[in-house]
Amino acid sequence: MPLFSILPVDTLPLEERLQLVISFSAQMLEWVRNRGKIIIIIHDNPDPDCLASALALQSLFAKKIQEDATIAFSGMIGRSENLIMAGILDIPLVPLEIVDLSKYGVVCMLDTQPGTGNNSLDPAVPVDVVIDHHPLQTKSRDCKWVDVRVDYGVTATILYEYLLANDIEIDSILATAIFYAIKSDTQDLGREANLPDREAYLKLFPTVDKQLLYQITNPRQPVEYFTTIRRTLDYCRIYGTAVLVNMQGVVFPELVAEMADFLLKMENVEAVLSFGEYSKELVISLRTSTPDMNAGEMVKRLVKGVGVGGGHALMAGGKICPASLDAGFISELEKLLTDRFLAEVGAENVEPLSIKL
Ligand SMILES: [Mn+2]
Repeated sequence: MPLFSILPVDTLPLEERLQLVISFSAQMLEWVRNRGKIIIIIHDNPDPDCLASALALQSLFAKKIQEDATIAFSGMIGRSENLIMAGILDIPLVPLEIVDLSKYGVVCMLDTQPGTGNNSLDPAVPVDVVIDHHPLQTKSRDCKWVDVRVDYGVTATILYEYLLANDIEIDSILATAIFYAIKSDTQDLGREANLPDREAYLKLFPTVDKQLLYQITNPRQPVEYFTTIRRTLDYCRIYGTAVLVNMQGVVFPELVAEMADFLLKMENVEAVLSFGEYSKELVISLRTSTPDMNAGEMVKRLVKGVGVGGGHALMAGGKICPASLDAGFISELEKLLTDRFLAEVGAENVEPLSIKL
């Protein structure tokens, strides 16, 4: 049964949180020990949060119970910041598709849960350990060790507490990874961050390798990145306080979320929906400027019956795997998303504006 999903973490002092983590992680580690090879599965198209979380859990297993763990993912890493992060922090990753899961005795899942649709683990494979900050999924209740804390800005902050609770030394690589996860996902603590994230961010900062952090946050971008910005500006439509962009084909999936963040910078805008086609999928991203719009719930309504989605109050995502790749069918789906979004924001009858030179 889930241990942390109901805790009021924002009000619980660090010492009390750590006590809970100490007892939970001791039992979990004891269970994992000598059970066979460990695999850590992160979500598709990994982001800094799941990469840092995986590195932290791998380090916990190595230092505390002397067990190696394989980190596996699906999809791709296209965003330059994430590619550089995985490369210079030397985060070892294996494609899930080539992993023989029957060889593993322990299956862990980070920053995603069974049944969410954003990881590629065969649903028939039981998951033993789930650590995440997204809303608890029904299927997670069947897992042996579940630590789901929705009040945390990032899963990496939860893993940071595992390291603290177990007296694991956090070297500059690990510190940089966790720090960047908090920094990028919460936009330097401004978005969806709570007390535990602020504590972790401040405590890790002195140990962060500032040169590596600079390299991650200021990567060179491929020309396609700039093409994408131009297309986003060309294709976006402004419906009063809501913005919608159908990016059509994108060169890598994370661009859809990045452009939603970009458009949310527009004055007076309260909600942005972006979607684009990548590798036979329609990738969807939703951003809101106020928590009461609840992006996570809204995106579920947008994809209802046609796809999967979920997320937090201010940021959410989803995807549709179309039954047919016929252009007419795709544009019907895009129209459905558009109509539903405009109904959500009450802009069905608003004449859209575009950005003109
Ligand atoms: Mn996350």
